[in-house]
Amino acid sequence: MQRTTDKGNIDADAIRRDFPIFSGRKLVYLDSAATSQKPKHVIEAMKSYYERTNANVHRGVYKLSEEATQAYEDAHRKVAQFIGADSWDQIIFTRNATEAINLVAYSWGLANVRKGDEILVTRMEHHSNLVPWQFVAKRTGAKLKFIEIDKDGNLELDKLDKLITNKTKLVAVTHVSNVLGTINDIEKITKIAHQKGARVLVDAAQSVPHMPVRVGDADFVVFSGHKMCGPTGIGVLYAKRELLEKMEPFLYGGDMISKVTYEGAEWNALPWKFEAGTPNIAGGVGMGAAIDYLQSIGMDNVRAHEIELTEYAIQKLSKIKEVTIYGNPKERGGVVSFNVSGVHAHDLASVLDDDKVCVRAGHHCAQPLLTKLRIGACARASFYIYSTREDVDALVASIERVKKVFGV
Ligand code: C6P
Repeated sequence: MQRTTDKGNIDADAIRRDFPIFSGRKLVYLDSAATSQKPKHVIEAMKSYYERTNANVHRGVYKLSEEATQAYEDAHRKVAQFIGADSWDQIIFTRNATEAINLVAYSWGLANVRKGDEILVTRMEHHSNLVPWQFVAKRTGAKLKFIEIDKDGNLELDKLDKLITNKTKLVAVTHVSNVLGTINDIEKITKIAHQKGARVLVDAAQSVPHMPVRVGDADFVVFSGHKMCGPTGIGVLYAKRELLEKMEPFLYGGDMISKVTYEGAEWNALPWKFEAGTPNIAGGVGMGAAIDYLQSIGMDNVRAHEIELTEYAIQKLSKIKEVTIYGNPKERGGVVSFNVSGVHAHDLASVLDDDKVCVRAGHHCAQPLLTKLRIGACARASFYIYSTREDVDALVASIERVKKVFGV
């Protein structure tokens, strides 16, 4: 089916028809940064897996188990190809981006960070890329330092050279802020970090689903399947081979071993060393189908569509004088956070919900950032391949109704 127009633009109306959730009802879904909707291709791939291929992986010598194993391994291959990883065995399936960061924190962080070392994060991190590093810093006696943001929500990278010292062991940075939408210059950060001998972890939870992303020279890259048309319960850790080979496992048990005696055990080859127990096989199959689906559209087209819609939304929202938009970054993902003066974000979101407009409201799991912005909460509209200008118009119309309801 054609999902782009003759000019190469995304045909969001055609794409919407791939998503059963939109069928036969009004649904203005503007919360794709929290989780994306799922196309029938993904739902059917998982259904078909359970109906036709289900067996445990790496255990049976019978054909069905071999087929399940193949499907699960193929999913790793698709992910590797999608993000430009050298090899599929550098792709570790986790539950989500959060678990992938915790894997790095426990397996690499606790073994490599020492008292007096430094871990550098940014002021715009999601809790998932902040709290694990607070934990590692506390446990090891290392110092947590921050890359500041300017008034527009850009990272202050001109000071990075000084901020990263020879004590810095890790720079953990989000590729795209889930609140401000800022797209950070990962290449520049990675280059400076490596010059100083620090490792780089990229939280790509808000970038891999929305734009072409290559792992490049980053040491660790994490993201979640559920934000990119895939199922919940499957996430990805990519890491450089030399790191994965040196790291101790995160979880211990079945499938992650090559040999076990009563006294001890040896570890399995990559990536299984880090995938203990029966994995989320159907989730892997769904993730593979999600990648096929996104590639059928083309990630450049996904990005172009979101740029267009985000600009349209900002232009429309800026015309409402009671609306404050947070962040004006040089480059922005498909995320617009805002408040309507005199209305709490939760009240705003519940009135929008009456109009079937779904936005997230609250601190967006980035509470320190919101505190820095001197707000307790805000609303956030976020876009994806199935989002349309009509969705933005519905949001704007509903905000006008909010103003009437609250008399602002
Ligand atoms: N942000 C949002 O509404 P998980 O929950 O592990 O799949 O993803 C965590 C995560 C990590 N980093 C960034 C930048 C994120 O945006 C998220 C998830 C969602 O903004 C849910 S809290």
